[in-house]
Amino acid sequence: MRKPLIGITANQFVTEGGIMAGTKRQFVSDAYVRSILSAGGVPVLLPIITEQSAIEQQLAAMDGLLLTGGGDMQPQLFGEEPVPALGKVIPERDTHELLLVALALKADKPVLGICRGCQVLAIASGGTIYQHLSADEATIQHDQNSPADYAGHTVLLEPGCKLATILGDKVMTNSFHHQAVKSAGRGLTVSARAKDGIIEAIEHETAAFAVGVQWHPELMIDSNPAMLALFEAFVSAAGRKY
Ligand SMILES: [Mn+2]
Repeated sequence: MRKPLIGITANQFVTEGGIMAGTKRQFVSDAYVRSILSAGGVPVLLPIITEQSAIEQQLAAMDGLLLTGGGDMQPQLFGEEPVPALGKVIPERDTHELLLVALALKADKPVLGICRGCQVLAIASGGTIYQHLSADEATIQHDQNSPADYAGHTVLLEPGCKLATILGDKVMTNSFHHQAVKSAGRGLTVSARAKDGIIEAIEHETAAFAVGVQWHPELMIDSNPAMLALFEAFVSAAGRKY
């Protein structure tokens, strides 16, 4: 049986030392690849490109879209100037992912946004984000110093939302973010919050599957079966079309 093809968006970095110093490279973390495989999908890496027709072909070849974590989004995309604590931005990556999301939502292909990907989903739909959570806004630790799979804070889900049918009404998550969704955007609704009110998940009201989570489930699939169930729900939605 053919398995769903899941496009995983790439990140990029520039090699610092050695004879390859200055070389720009594209990559994804292995945990995303492993999570999609474990959930029954076929992972496909989607390198950052900016030519519209090529991005259209990338998306057309996929059954689902996984938006990965990474650096900050350009504040100009939601009408703001950069605050002093804004991190590094990669404009080409913003262009690539925003178009992929728009195309996926239009074609009703399943989308799972993780961390930065949750914010990409919001901004692609006209939503906004906090460029940097202040101590007033975030009263619990959202950028943990503990190991990657350590479940540091509680996430409370909205009863009856799609995500709650997968994860239940409460889940402990890891947390590695200094930004967060401020307003979800058109067609999207808030499906989970941390106990300080920070938005931890959003989902599309009518799409077959378009969900963004602020934590990193791909780093927790070995420690919490619910995190693998999230990937399975996504991959299974991507397989429903054929
Ligand atoms: Mn958090």
